[in-house]
Amino acid sequence: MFCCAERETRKKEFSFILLGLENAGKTAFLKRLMTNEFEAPTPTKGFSTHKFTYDGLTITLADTSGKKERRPYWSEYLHDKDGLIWVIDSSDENRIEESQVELKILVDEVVGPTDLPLLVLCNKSDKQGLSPAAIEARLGLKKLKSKYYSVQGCSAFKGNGVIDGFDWLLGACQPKKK
Ligand SMILES: Nc1nc2c(ncn2[C@@H]2O[C@H](COP(=O)(O)OP(=O)(O)OP(=O)(O)O)[C@@H](O)[C@H]2O)c(=O)[nH]1
Ligand SMILES: [Mg+2]
Repeated sequence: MFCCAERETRKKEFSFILLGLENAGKTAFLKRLMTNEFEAPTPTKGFSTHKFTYDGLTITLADTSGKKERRPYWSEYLHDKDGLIWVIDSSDENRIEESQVELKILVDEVVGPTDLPLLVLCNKSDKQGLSPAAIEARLGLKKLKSKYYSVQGCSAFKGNGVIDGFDWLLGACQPKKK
């Protein structure tokens, strides 16, 4: 519950970015969040932004290509973002290390020490794969310079975990109550 003054000054618009290796499910997550439906996506070309209303808030969500040749451009899209969403294909254990390397470069070298919230989505939980706890350990999240993160299992295909993860991110962007 917020008092009138708090309600009026609370931020109403948020801007986030979806990052992670190609095929992780970034676009599928975006579509599930916006429409509550699963639509088999085609690989994202470059970068696109999507604006929608969520829980009375205006959200701008940037979707990026996770292809290796596009990753050097990620840093250009981070400007003015309220938080990062890192998507993992939890059914693809062979690519966890590649994801760990890219996330470390992004957080430790590009973003740097910050309290910018980081939501790690362990997507494709409808398939057999690594648990969120195992992914947290394999990504070395506790050793990253940014300590403000949450790990969420989800399935863009089935829909579970999508809202829980996004609600954590929004909560992490709100001013903390004294
Ligand atoms: N089983 C299952 N498949 C999924 C899920 N999410 C995405 N997929 C599939 O995974 C593939 C990649 O999904 P995308 O959303 O295009 O992945 P992306 O991270 O946006 O990939 P790029 O745009 O190439 O960077 C597609 O074939 C999706 O249908 C999921 O939760 N479960
Ligand atoms: Mg995509």
